[in-house]
Amino acid sequence: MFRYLTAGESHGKGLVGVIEGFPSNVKIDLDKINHDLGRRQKGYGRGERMKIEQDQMNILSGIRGGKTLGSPISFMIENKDYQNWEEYMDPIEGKEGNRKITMPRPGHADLIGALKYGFSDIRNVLERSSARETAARVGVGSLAKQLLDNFGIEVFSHVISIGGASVYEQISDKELLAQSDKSEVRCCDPKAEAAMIEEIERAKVAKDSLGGIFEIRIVGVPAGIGSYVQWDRKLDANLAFALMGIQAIKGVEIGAGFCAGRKLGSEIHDEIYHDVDRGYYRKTNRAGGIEGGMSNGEDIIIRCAMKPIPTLYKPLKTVDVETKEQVLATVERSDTCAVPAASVVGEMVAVTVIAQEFLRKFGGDSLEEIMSKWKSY
Ligand code: EPS
Repeated sequence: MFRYLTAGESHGKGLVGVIEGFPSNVKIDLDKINHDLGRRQKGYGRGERMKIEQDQMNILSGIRGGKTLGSPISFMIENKDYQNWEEYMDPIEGKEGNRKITMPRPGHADLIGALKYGFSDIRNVLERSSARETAARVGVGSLAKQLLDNFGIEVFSHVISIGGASVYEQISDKELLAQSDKSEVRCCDPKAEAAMIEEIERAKVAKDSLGGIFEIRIVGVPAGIGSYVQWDRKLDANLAFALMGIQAIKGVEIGAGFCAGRKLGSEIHDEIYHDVDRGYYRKTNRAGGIEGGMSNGEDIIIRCAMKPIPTLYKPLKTVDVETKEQVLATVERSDTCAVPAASVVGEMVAVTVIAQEFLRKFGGDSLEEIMSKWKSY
């Protein structure tokens, strides 16, 4: 089991990640990490900031000669935009200047964050609450993914709806799921993709923003990850916790999710079969690969709903925290739609939880030790 923390402000020097407890002797490919960081930056509907940044991981510790050491891994992802913000964001000399914000955006951390931490400048809140922070979580997830590669575990994500445009069919084919990387909205269905792009265009013209739903599928997870014996060891609980921790995520569903609440038991539960070659298996997967808080060997299927970004170019009503006057919210440069990017973040956050729980079951100090436990399972 490893734990991790992230640090960093959106326009500060960079984002930092620290991982403690990652096993030794895991081969790390930096190009793969930078590729994942790049995947998060893409997506139709993103704003101007992504033209400035080319996220790259600068590994500071815990890895030597392309292999993990078992010691804490730390890394930094530089904010190129810092050059334009040094005057305001320098840790010692930074000033509020004309970047001071006093008009909180409804739906953002702005108002309550400023009240809670005692700030007159809301920038102090938005700098950390910004989804820029997710770059660090993608960094952590990419390392977790490389660990799980050794055990044949793969993760995919794709967007299933943006605004009113949706994919109707369940996609389970790995080759097809991998196609989402080629789509500007990370959608594998060309018809839905065109409709999604249209929705984003419409929102952009209307100076509005747009949310959506993405799906994560994790393939190859052995049965028995997580546990039923205690609430905080349930795999679904830990996935929901971590995924709800992503900025703007308002709902998490496993398998049939909310739909299960409207069905009969006979319509929902996946009947059990056995075959000498396959062992136990199911013909359906409405449980989304998790029963009793444990993986059951089927694909893990999770959906997350993302609300529209709170920064609107046609701002909503708010109150100036200095004057208490009714005003319009601050317009901070933003994205019209970040659902495709969020699907990559979701993928990485979910795979991090799987890696943590995988290690809770098969854990050891080195990859070899984990491998021998896994093989004998
Ligand atoms: C964000 C505002 C925008 C986004 C940002 C999240 O940044 P800026 O204010 O610098 O234009 O692009 O997302 C990222 C920078 C990122 O890397 O995802 C916000 O307010 O949350």
